[in-house]
Amino acid sequence: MPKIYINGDLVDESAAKISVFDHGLLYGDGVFEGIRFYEGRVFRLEEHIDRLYDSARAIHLEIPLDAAELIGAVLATIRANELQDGYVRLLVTRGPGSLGLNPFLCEKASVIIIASKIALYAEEKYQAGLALVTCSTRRPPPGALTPTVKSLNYLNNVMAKIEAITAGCEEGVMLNEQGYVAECTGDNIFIIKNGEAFTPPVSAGSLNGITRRVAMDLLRKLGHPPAEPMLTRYDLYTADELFLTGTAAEVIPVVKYDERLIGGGVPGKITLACIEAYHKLTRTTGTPIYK
Ligand code: PXG
Repeated sequence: MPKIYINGDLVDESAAKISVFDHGLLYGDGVFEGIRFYEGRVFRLEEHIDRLYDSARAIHLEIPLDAAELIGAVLATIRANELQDGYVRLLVTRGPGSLGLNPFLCEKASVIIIASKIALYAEEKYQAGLALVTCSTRRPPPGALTPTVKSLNYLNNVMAKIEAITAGCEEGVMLNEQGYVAECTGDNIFIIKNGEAFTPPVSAGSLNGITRRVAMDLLRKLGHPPAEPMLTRYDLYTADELFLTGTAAEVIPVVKYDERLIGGGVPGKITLACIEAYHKLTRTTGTPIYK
């Protein structure tokens, strides 16, 4: 039986329960991280933990553990499930409160850690590539809750994902209020044009993806230092290569966008080099789980 971490205890999945008064459930009031581990090592753990604390600070939420304790809890949860490869979902909710919005009436934030497996896209898609469509649901403007906060409010993304799936695509491109490309529903976007790499700036309305940062480093090492201009759908339609990055998706090629073939319908060379370099990095670096 899988073991789930809830507020300091590791309990059986069937006993892992939170209050119906938890504001994470009532209002989507909380923050989260999705973290991968490979061959007994957690990939980019500190960066995920840093981003979680930043998300929490932005929504005025106090995480009841310090970073070292939280890292210890993540590792202990993976160990309790005896996993070598998998995915961690780390959530901090506002905690149980009243039926009103007021978060200051919630006593203490709840920390939940699930260590499990994830396979977002079929294995053959990493060779064949994905198809994307533009979603009509926009990324919220920075004056609303900024998409930089990895919050439990994912309904914009869920609405867009519904559009993508009902259009027969695996992922959807989300634009910002001005119509510039921001990101996909759960992944960041990169394009290659004439050997040059581009990705939308975080200020376009995207999450500051950790895989995005890794891909930018890898592109630099591969001799294609990425620029971060505002991008339009035109830039994507006319790209030589297109790929997505995300913790769960890793680096995955896109070969069709709004029914236009990208790169003649096959993944490009730079994309494939990035996938290989990413694969190698995930298998050779990271925080050891079992000392
Ligand atoms: N953009 C958004 C909106 C995300 O939610 C990423 C980009 C990639 O960020 P990282 O740091 O992982 O490189 C994410 C993360 C899913 C799913 O089921 C995706 C995420 C989180 C939880 C579930 O597709 N994405």
